[in-house]
Amino acid sequence: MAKLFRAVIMGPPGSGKGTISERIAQRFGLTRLSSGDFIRENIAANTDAGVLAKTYIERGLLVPDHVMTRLLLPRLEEMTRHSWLMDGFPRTLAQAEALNSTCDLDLVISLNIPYETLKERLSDRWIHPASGRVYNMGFNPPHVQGRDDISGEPLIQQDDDKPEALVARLRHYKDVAKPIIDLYKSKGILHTFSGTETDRIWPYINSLLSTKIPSTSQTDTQCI
Ligand code: G5P
Repeated sequence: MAKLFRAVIMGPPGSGKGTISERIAQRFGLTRLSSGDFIRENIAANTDAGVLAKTYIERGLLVPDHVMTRLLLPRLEEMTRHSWLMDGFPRTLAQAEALNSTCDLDLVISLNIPYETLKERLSDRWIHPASGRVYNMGFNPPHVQGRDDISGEPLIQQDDDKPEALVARLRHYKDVAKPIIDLYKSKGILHTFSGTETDRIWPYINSLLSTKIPSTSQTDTQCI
């Protein structure tokens, strides 16, 4: 029976977690789970957790650990037969410990991107709220300015990409990420990639994963 593969991708806001994890999911057939998408789904559905989370995101703050674990751990429990890649969780040491108590990770990717690059990217990012499609006015602009390529509907800038929330998000990341990075380094599963362009980082991630991911991955496992 092939072993399943569980990985996490970490990095500050705008570091390319979403872009790279989409590529990994497509290339290696992993299920991509995104904490940000879970939160946005809950906000859109007006759940209690979503209403609470919105008040933090609007201020550029992390959503409290108990809300995040309540949202995400049950989702992971449904994934015992799948290999997955988690984008954006854990974000705090408490979340890393909660994840650790439910599952063994095989690999952690940490993106190390200069601050000025992050600011530039995020202030240029627009999304199509109904589908979650993401555009960047420089890197991957829509065919028609301000409009989604598929539906033609208007694009919006997310509350947490607006300048006031952005500064707080970037400042906070560094403080909370350090103990998690130290934890995964001590476990020998951390791989850090540095650079200013996703397209230049991607080949290194691709070759690392080519050596790590088992060819088949849809069987039972000991996770949870
Ligand atoms: P999210 O949704 O997880 P963030 O803030 O971690 O959001 P974000 O902003 O989505 O991360 P990313 O996924 O790292 O960024 O990067 P991306 O979306 O792929 O790329 C950013 C932009 O740059 C895009 O427009 C992309 O096209 C462009 N880009 C990529 N590569 C390049 C390049 O090489 N060049 C150029 N020019 N552009 C490029 O979480 C949202 C909020 O939810 C809460 C937090 O409040 C968070 O802020 N949250 C949690 N709170 C507590 N605990 C958790 N675990 C939480 N998870 C989410």
